[in-house]
Amino acid sequence: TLAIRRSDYTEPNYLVETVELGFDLDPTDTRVAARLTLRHNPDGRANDIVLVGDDSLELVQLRMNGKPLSRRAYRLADNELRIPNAPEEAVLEIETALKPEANTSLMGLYVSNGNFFTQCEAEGFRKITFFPDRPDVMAKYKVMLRANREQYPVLLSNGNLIEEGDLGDGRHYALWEDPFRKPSYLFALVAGKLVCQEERCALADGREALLQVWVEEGNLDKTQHAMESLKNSIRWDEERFGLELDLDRFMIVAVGDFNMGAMENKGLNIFNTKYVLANPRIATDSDYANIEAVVGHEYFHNWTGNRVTCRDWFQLSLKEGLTVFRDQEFSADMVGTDSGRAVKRIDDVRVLRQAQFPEDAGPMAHPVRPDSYLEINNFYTVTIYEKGSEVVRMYQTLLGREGFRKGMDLYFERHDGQAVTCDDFRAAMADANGRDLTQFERWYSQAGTPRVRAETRYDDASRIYEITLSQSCPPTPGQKTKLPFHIPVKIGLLDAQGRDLPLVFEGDLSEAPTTRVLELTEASQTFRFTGIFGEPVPSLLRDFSAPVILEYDYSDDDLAFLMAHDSDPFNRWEAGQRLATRHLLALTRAVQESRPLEEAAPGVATFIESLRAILNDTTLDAAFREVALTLPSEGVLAEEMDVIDPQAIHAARQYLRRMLARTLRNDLVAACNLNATTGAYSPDAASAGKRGLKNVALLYLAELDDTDSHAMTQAQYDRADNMTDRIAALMGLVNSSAPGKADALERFYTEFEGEALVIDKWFSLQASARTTHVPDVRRLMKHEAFNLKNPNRARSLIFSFCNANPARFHAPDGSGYEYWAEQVIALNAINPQVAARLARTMDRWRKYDRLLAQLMKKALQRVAEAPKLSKDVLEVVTKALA
Ligand code: B3K
Ligand code: ZN
Repeated sequence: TLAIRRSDYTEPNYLVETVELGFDLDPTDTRVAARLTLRHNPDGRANDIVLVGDDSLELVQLRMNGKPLSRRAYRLADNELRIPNAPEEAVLEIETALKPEANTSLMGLYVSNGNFFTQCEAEGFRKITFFPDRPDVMAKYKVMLRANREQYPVLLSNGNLIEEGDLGDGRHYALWEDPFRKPSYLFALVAGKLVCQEERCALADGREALLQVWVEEGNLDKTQHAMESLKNSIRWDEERFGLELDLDRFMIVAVGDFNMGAMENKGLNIFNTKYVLANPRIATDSDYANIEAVVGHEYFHNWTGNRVTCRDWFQLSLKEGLTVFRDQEFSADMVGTDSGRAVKRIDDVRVLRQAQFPEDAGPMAHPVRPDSYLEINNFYTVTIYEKGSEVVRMYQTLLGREGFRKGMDLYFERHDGQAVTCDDFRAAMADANGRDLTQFERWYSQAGTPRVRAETRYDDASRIYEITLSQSCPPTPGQKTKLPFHIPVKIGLLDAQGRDLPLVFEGDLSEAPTTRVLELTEASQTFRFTGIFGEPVPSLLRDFSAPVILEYDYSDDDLAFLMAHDSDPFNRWEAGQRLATRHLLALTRAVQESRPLEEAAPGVATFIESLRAILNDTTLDAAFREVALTLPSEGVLAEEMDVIDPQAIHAARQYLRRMLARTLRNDLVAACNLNATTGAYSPDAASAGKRGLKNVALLYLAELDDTDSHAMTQAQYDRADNMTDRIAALMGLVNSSAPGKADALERFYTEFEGEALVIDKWFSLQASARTTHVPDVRRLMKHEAFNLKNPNRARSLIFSFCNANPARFHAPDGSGYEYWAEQVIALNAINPQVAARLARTMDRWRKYDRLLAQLMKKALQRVAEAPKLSKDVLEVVTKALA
């Protein structure tokens, strides 16, 4: 298999002006009649029409300009249909036959619970018809859907409904037209037995739009939050970016079998049920927040992705990084308060560190704009999405909110209706602000997480404080050496009372803000501040102003001081995380060397006192106190070690959790009582924050595993009137030796048997429990409710165990790895995309100690040698083994 390279990009030979699609929908034999009008592209090279079609397609008929094409007039090989020497203008009529029911890849047209759905991004349209299936070919679509009326009463596609009617014979039709040109990856159809909640929504320009949320019957009581989120998204994009909904109708459809979160098809967003369905009985606070974020994300794509799309798939972050940035800002604005914004920022950075930093340091490391790929679906990564969003955020940090908005305006002014590149976006930002952003390009071309090292020097005599920042970036696959990045480093200086000092640059007395963005562009640079009376404590990389690892030799006292005083809430949290990491790594070493843990981390008692102060500080939001009390995850700690020892990390972290619970016991009990929410459940940030703090406290207490904590947890489980409290209590019980735990698990199952999303939680909670070992997971796979073909279910059990239960997954006998290999191989035959995601679990195998690494390598080799490996899995395992 050959890699696709960014440098090989050429313009399409032909452009498609219009697409008419006629579907005769049938689960075992669907017919698609496509009529394409094509025109030779003046910038294209040959007069060959090049269409792509998947192996699964059966070509029934092919006509050009009204006449059937003879078998000699075209070539069909290797998924390519080529018509050489075609006329300047051509009308192609293509009939294909499909078997949607047999399509377990969930790409192209497939069946889920008896209904039809499509997923075309990135390259699923080629499973529907032969087409120049690339994002720089944008056309206008008209879609005729025909199906049995009783089985498929609802027929949906992109854009506006033009006509519907009866066909006799129990069949009916609907004709849809999308007024906007779009790439094929944004095509969608849905057909089946669905019902909707709908509302009319007034738009800023006075128009009205029809909003619909489509679900299976029986789920209509779970659509309200998605609808509210959609309305909020529409309003937010109008206000923040002046971007309006451009259609008269906007639909969201929920489907239970879906490879990822959701898909931004023009006017017809298709969502994983997980990101639509919610009510207090089945959804947690974080489910509510995720639904808001994903509804926002897909809606925002309508401008950043659909109106302006990507020239080629290497530019994926152009739409994804930008749209993640927009959804993060949207969620932050929805919370409203400053500290609420900070908690959202902290959550986002946690994801980045937990998932993206390891990716950037592993065998799949790639730049935000990759140079090559084997399978594009493997590049819907945390680097493209989350690091991509950080890159967009840095524009805003460098240019200011207004400057960023100017750049966005210019971007749309220049490129509306076009398929463009990351360079075009950067040029719009630069030109709208008269800035040179040439060096900023390196964020797109160089992989790896940069390290920024800070050194400070205070001179008593001259009252000058000096900060020297030096940057470096480790090598990544194919990129040995790196050039300096353009890094915005936001800083503040705290005086002895913890107040922010005015920051006056040497030789520039014109301004004295208390937070400044230092622009680091060289390998090393020194910044001097004058008028500093007494050595300050620096608050570096405020608000996490760049996706880097910041190193500075803070003393424990400095960190405790920042924890107590920093006006930047992000760094206040960060100081606590640095301290926790320090102690946890010391404890981990002690575990490894079988030294007594009591003496291993001398500062830990002081650290716990700092946490006590935060826990009891009611001037702080509950949500902030919750994140401050949460220790760095085992995954984040693993990245801090040269050689990862999952058992030792787990033991150390558990030790600290128990110690914290013992020391703060009364405060934790008080926090549980003080933050009990009363009245009807509401997912708003303040209530969710209270529940979050209460449940963090409860789960610390549960670590004590004594009769008191059992009783408390059991009581919360029995009394819970919402899923957040219920699942937290169940987690406490399952991870303890509470007598009621088996009973609670069973009751939970019986109570929620009919709610697929809750049964996912039930599997996932057990998969990540400390008491769950490989044989337990194998036993759960035999449960009647387990189904490998359903991605949510597979993720809830298999992925949760392999990725969220490191101490058990990395069993010293390698049984977890054998299990992993079996599942990757089984999934490969069903759904390559899901299989390849699971395959990524082994990315960091070289970082584990020799015995584990050998066993991991063996498991990887076993997968690599399996027959009929998809490109998806092949790419992941060969890169891991390379
Ligand atoms: N654009 C889709 C992702 C498609 C993934 C294809 N493997 C969802 C999103 O980012 O909004
Ligand atoms: Zn997206």
